[in-house]
Amino acid sequence: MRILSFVTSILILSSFDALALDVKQRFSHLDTNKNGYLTHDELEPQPQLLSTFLIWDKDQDNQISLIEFKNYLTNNLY
Ligand SMILES: [Ca+2]
Ligand SMILES: [Ca+2]
Repeated sequence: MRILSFVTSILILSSFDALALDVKQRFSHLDTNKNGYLTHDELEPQPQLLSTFLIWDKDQDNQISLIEFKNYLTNNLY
């Protein structure tokens, strides 16, 4: 039984890694000027995020940071 729970935790860990990698890849793909933030212009390919921009821009700096983008993906896709 210990082996089973060990395998289960490995599976959970690796799926977290895959999620983190996926978020980073999507983020850097959208962040065309590579400044670490997504602006309205850069979010044109993501109309769903653009239309809810104010909800996800938690610190209201008019840009979506990696953490804010991750929150968005976590709430919408997973
Ligand atoms: Ca940017
Ligand atoms: Ca922000």
